[in-house]
Amino acid sequence: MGTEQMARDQFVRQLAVLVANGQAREAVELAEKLLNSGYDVQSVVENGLTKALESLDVKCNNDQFNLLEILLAGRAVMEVMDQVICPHLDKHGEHGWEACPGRKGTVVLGTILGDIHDLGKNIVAILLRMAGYKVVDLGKDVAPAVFAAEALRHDADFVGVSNLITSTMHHIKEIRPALEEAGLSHVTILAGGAAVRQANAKELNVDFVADNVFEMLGYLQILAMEE
Ligand code: B12
Repeated sequence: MGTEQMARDQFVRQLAVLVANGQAREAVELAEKLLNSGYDVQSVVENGLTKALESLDVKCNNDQFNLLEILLAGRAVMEVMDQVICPHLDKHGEHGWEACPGRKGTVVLGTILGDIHDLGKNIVAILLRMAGYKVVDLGKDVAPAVFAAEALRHDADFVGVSNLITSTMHHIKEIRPALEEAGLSHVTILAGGAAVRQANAKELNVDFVADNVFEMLGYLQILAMEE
């Protein structure tokens, strides 16, 4: 590995630390610097932002739960997305991230009923928009019937469902019957989030379970090629 790459890897680890510490301004500056020096967006999101929040996992259990720390880290993630990642993706549309919402289809997106985690879903929404999809963001704590009603209203091609707590996972299975009842059996259901990572698509009654947002974009690309 070249020294330049090693230095950048070191910076991206530093970015993860800044985000985890909730140092939003410093994180924005460093993310900007990384992208300007040629570090790719996927690595900044995966190794800088997602890693940072995952590192907080240990602080989010029964004995130790520092809400403020987690919320500050969440804010830092959103600031890096809004101020650095999105403008960068917009500017470099020629790299396959065309900022042209709706060109590739409509995704109705939300976090499942009973679950209020939305940081991952927000990242998914932003990157989908940048990749050319129209995103209807229903927010969090969304009932299966609401996914179906909104998919009908917006003539959606996809439903994207996020789930981080296992106790609410069973609601995901209810989305397909709700869509079918609304005459939308052609709609593709995508699921993601820490709770569903270990599950397979069949047991969740969905079409695809993504480990991360980039895996989902890869799957959508394959679907588009098959059309
Ligand atoms: C931040 C956080 C919170 C924040 C949420 C802030 C917010 N606005 O989202 C706050 C403090 C509010 C919170 C609350 C709670 N939390 Co919490 N939280 C976390 C933490 C530390 C990070 C989650 C996160 O944001 N990750 C970073 C994002 C970027 O990753 P991500 O969501 O996985 O998303 C990526 C992919 O999964 C994927 N993806 C996500 N969604 C989707 C959707 C689609 C369609 C696709 C294709 C892809 C995709 O793309 C993203 C980018 O690649 C996790 C620990 C962990 N390791 O996950 C615990 C965790 C999820 N929380 C947990 C718990 C228990 C709770 C509480 C119940 C705690 C409590 N006792 O009150 C409450 C939830 C109440 C409720 N009803 O929902 C547990 C869940 C355990 C379980 N298996 O059920 C975890 C795993 C912590 C733990 N180890 O115990 N939490």
